[in-house]
Amino acid sequence: MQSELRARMLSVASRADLESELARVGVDACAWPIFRQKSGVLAIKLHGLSCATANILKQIALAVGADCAVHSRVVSGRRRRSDAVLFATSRQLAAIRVRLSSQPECAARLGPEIEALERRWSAAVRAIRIGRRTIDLSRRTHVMGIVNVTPDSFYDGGKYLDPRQAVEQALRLEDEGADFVDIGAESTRPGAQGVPRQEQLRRLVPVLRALRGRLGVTISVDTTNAFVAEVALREGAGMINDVSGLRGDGKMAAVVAKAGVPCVVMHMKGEPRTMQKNPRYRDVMGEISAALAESLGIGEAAGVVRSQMLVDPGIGFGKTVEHNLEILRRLREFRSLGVPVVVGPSRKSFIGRVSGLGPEERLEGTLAACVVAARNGADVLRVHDVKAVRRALAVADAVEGRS
Ligand code: HH2
Repeated sequence: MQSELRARMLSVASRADLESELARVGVDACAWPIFRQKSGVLAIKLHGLSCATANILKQIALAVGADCAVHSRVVSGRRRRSDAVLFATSRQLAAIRVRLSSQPECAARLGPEIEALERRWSAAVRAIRIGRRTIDLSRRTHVMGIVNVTPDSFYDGGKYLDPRQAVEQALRLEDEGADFVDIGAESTRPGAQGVPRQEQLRRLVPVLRALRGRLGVTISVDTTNAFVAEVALREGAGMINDVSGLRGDGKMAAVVAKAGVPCVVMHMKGEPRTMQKNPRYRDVMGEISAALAESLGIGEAAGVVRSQMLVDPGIGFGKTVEHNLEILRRLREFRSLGVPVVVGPSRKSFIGRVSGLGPEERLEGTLAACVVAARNGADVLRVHDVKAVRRALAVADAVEGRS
């Protein structure tokens, strides 16, 4: 006879699951916040600490039952600077912050930094404003449908060059459940050459005009050119998607700020013509995070409201297959930036490399990547196949308790 199961591990990373276990045990609801702090150890990377600060942090962490990984030479003082990974529950972090505040200046400064990071990380409401509407991105994963009015995009190139076909496709994507429709007039596939702004507008404007008053969802325009963005916003676009992260055109941030629209700032290493020639990083997640923080800074300096920007790590833009897989696996880390996270895995070549299939055969791979991305914290998925992705996400969000 099997003996009675008297002990088992719980996997209660989600707040709802933890709370229902506490309720089942009969814990008073007043005490739930205390137990919420105990679940889930956070791993916080801190860059460039002085040797003294790293030592102080490690001692304080150990004193409160947490831990801190530092360079092996820190303890003997044989290293001037060290990065650190602090492992702590949020309850331990609160205790660490109190103890840091009575330390010398460098160490004391860490407390407020950690507190600000925690606030950005756990921001419960993730919303963007479009005109008078507020779009709450936190209740389910949102979908941005793609329409490329180009002859050469890697998947839909040539399909929507005729404005009538582009308009039909945008309306179809809305019907299928797109929350945004992203229209691009310049392919950014590896090796692509730039398209002059007049040509981009020749492709875009008839489509924007025909969609005015017909499309209920927001049109985003995928461009790195400030003049194209300015005209597109006048012609009915309500959002800009800049794959250069506000770096391609010095005037872009000012155009976005003046219009008061949301803007996706994406990370790209290099430029489309050359970006896939042996891309290298020392720390892919660290470097992308730093570059995205810089893009947010460029936007803020020009007057763009931080909460109106969304970050995108740029799958396939100067990344190897391994980089793309790591980005999707660790996507949640970009939440440290405190703004919504967009990601665009749709039919891209890393799916081809994993599955051995061409762009036409990459739907299932795209669905898998989208579900993993949603699970790992994506707020918006930029995709070609809206209907299929929305169906997959409805189930993924329900399992995650997000819908
Ligand atoms: N990917 C592409 C284009 N724009 N924008 C964001 N924010 N994120 C992305 O991942 C992204 C993007 C490339 O895909 P696609 O538009 O389908 O192809 P092409 O550049 O060949 O037109």
